[in-house]
Amino acid sequence: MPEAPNPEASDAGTTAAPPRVFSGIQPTADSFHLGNYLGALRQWVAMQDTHEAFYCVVDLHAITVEQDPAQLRRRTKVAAAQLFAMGVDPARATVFVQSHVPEHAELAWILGCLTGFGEAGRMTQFKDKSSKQGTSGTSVGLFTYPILQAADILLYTPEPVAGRPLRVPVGEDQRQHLELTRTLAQRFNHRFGETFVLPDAHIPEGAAKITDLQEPAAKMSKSASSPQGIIDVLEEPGPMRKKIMRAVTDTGTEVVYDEEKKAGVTNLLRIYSALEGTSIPDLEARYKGSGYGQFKKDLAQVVLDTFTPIRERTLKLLDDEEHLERLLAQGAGRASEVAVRTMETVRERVGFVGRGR
Ligand code: ATP
Ligand code: LTN
Repeated sequence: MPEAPNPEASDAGTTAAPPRVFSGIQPTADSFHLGNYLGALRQWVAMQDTHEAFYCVVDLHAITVEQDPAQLRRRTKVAAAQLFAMGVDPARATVFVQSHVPEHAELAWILGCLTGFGEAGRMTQFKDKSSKQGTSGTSVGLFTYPILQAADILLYTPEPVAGRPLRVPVGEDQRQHLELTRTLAQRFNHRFGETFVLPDAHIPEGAAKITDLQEPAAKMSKSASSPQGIIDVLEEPGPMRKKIMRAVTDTGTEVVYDEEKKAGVTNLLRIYSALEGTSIPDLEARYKGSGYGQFKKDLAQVVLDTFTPIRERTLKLLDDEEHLERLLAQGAGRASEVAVRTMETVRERVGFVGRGR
């Protein structure tokens, strides 16, 4: 029987370039939270070992809802500093700020002209957010948000010759935006000739979905969780410990995994397991008969051991803004090299007249 082709081996013997990864996160909070870390950012750090990585702080996306300018500037820097502090290595990964690479907005315009009005209106995240804010509080930018996301991604799809996939690690909630990105890439290729390689969503299976400490049925979220329900990466140790000790459990005493009957304990078990790398059955066995108090106390220590060094490194990076700005300028330079080349091709294919020299 002929062997099935192995896509991973397709460039073996040529340049053997690693696949690319691209992802983005919005600078819309003073700190990332535990859900962001376990659900997304930890994967970013791991993927830089096996991929050519591009990670973007998406400030253009952030202004789809009203932002205070000074706060946005600060949060953009804090977001980047946290990425470096978590272990994203500027020598290997390209970390940059979206607005530093204007090609993102330019490609978004072109893709917007290929997107149907109804198609954009079917995006569930837009429907959710706009129904909460009402039509007068909803910007056109929020409506076209997924098109800008498609542009972010497609700028970095390598030339078709390399045949390398671009992997996009995101949470389940972004699946529809990734589908739109693939549709727009296909539509562009069909209309103007093969230009973009279709990106693959990389939705880690069973990626820790972290819930609110006070409302264990709801997702931990910077916009919806109460301060007591959310653990910020940059939180001071004292309040962090307190929040875990006060996390909602139930009237029982058994530390066992049961999503329906024990949502609170189950969430804490997931966090513990993901941070320490111990399986849930092993944790259940370790805490058999010992009650919630000891379990929470130990979990608080595990959370502190993870986040204290990240917090300290973040604060140190923020102390030297010039250095941080240099790192981001370097990242923008590397991202531009790719983005500028992609846009030259795109402009030519679409039929824009070249500027000459
Ligand atoms: P918002 O409340 O504004 O929707 P958020 O707190 O949900 O924000 P996002 O900025 O939407 O965070 O997400 C950034 C990344 O973190 C995404 O990849 C998302 O899938 C992941 N993420 C966010 N919250 C969680 C969570 N509770 N559990 C696991 N992953 C999460
Ligand atoms: N919409 C994403 C953030 C985001 C993104 C991207 C993720 C903007 N551009 C490109 C992956 C690739 C979110 O809310 N998590």
